[in-house]
Amino acid sequence: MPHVLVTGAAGFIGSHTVDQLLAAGHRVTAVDNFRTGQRVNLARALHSPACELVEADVSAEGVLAELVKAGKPEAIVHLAALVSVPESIRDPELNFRLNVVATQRVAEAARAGGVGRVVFASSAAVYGDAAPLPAGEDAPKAPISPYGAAKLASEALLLGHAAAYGFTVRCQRYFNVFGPRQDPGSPYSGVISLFARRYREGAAVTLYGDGGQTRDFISVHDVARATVRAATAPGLASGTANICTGRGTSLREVLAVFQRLYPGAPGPRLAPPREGDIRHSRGDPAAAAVALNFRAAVPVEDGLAELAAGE
Ligand code: UD2
Repeated sequence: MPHVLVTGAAGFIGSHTVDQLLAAGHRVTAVDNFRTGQRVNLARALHSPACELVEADVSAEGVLAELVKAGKPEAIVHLAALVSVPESIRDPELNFRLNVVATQRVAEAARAGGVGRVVFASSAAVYGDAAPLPAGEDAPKAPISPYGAAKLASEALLLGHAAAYGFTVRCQRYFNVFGPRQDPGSPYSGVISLFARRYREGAAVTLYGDGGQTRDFISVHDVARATVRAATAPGLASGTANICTGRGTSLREVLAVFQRLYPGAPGPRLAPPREGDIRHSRGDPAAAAVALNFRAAVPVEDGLAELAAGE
């Protein structure tokens, strides 16, 4: 049974990735320090005898290398991160440790442990706010936050190690991921997680700006599938791919779907556009189609309906 070690396993994307790995018959070592990950996200996974949970901080020296030496996974899926852009701006040193140093630990653990493949959770944030639409992987990279910079630096670290030491790295630039288990805990949480909670509570959402802004919203089920494929499909070469739908959805469209799902809900509270907001963001999904044979399959409407129905 192939063995995959997942960092950030109790997080939003991590826990869905673990679920899909187990469903596909893989053995999983699920690593998390529970800084932002939640045990409850792994409730289902931990019923499986094929899933082992390890509480550990992967940015600490030697921790991951030891785990890899002991468990000999075929692949590492590195999803552990400081995930909040605003938090990276408030605390750039913490961002460096959790988003860059931790990646170096992964590269070193892969090298020392002879791991064949590493999958890395990168982000559309590497493009900044000036990418052409749709953003292709070769678009200029101009991060505008410590978070985006750390993701870009991490891609380079891993790809350089892969070339030098002969393992495979797949960098996955996730766009606006949404779905069950996304934490709506801060005003800067993903907009769909915030909207879903407000609608569920019967409270009004806040709409910043005119609602004409668009994002490439992709379901976490698609993202987990792309991640599993990058970790386990035979014969992949190192490379970088956007994980996106290629389609822009406006906030007005998102709100219209929620209004249909919650017919009695109050309308949105209108607020001025959020400072630093990007008007449009959309990725080119072609490289993932070629390299991973991956195409997003969940329409945004279906993903929102899933949220309204509960998990
Ligand atoms: C990403 C980051 C955000 C910030 C931004 C910088 C995430 C989840 N968000 O935001 O932290 O760094 O990039 O460009 O990584 N919106 C509302 N009402 C709400 C919340 C959001 O109208 O209650 C709008 C928001 O103003 C934006 C759109 O929804 O126009 C999407 O917001 P988001 O934070 O989900 O995603 P994004 O890509 O703008």
